[in-house]
Amino acid sequence: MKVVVVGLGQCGGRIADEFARLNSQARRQRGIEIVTGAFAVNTDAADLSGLKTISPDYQHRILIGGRRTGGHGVGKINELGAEVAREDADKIVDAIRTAKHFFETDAFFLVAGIAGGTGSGAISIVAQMIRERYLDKPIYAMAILPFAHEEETEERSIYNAATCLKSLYQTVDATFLIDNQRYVRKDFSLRNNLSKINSLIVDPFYNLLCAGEERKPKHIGAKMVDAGDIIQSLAGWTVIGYGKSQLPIFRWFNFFLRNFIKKSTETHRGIQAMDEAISELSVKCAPSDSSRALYLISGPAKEMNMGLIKELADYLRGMSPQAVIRNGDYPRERGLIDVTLILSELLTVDKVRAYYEKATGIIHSLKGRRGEFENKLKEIDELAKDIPSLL
Ligand SMILES: Nc1nc2c(ncn2[C@@H]2O[C@H](COP(=O)(O)OP(=O)(O)OP(=O)(O)O)[C@@H](O)[C@H]2O)c(=O)[nH]1
Ligand SMILES: [Mg+2]
Repeated sequence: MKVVVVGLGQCGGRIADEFARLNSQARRQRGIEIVTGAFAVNTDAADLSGLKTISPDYQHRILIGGRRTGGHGVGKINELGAEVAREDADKIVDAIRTAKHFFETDAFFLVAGIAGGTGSGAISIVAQMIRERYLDKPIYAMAILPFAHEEETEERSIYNAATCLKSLYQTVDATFLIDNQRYVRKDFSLRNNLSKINSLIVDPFYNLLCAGEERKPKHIGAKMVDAGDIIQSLAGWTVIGYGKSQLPIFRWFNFFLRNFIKKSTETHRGIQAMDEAISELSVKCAPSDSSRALYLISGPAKEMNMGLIKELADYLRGMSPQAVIRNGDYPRERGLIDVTLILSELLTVDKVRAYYEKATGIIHSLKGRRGEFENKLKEIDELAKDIPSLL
């Protein structure tokens, strides 16, 4: 599957930059292309210049709202992010069309951190503009949920997250929910954490996007997962997970296992990778709430067989009994078996509910505070009414 990736705001831009890196990796290691264009859109010129892989010209690193914000961002006000995106929409949509192999694109990926101002405000507006221009291509959002400490200390984060998610649900075909907090590694500094988190976020898409683009027969599975399968598997709230199981390094050990342990070791490893993918899902959710699911298993060709694929299908069926499950194999990885899992059309997600509930509370208390504030202003005006003004 080939995608155009558009990152909005600083977080979105950095993750789009990671997708550009993933494409260079696919080209170098596998001789295929998975990203037809990578773009970063921001109100902050300095953030754009800090990217690594996205082409450094103004058509790929797109500055919006220049006159309004002076190139310094919108300071967490996502209404302003939405407004400048609307004003500069043509600039963004025209730039996207310049992608070299645009006509080969299967879908759009739009990415943003939903707690900030620019990305959170712009993502649904840009989705709407792309939808109007390119009716036939699906649009997927990647919504990066804030860290726990941001939710605890900044009401605006919750408000931005809630308004952004509601607007996305109304515009895009599916939204990948990705919770920053689930990727935090305690032993890293914040700066190292962010770049580590960004690669952990995009890596699960590598095999998924590559599988359908392979042309060499030895890398084409018995059951291939291509763009059509992925598109059919995505709707509404969506999560992604990845898990792997290392294969023993020594052949004789493998041989020993194969001969003396009754339970199929491949199946065991496949289940282990699937279990990890489920426990590492990008947002906490119940697999039984999904209406669609897709998994892709990759490993050395000789380790994969139809039995393994079927066992995994049965295993997932047990967890997501209501879901339409699609699956496939990809004879690619060496030395490990890995599983990429998508659960989609989730009926409910606790995080989303919590944002909606908390934001509603915030809006009511803001209205109350605004009323009090205006009464106090009136009171002081009243007190000053007999005092002469110098103007
Ligand atoms: N995973 C990840 N999350 C990030 C990164 N940078 C920021 N975030 C998250 O994204 C949220 C939004 O931050 P930014 O992307 O900086 O905000 P923005 O869209 O540029 O908006 P303004 O700066 O307010 O105009 C933050 O609250 C963080 O939760 C990053 O590099 N990686
Ligand atoms: Mg910013």
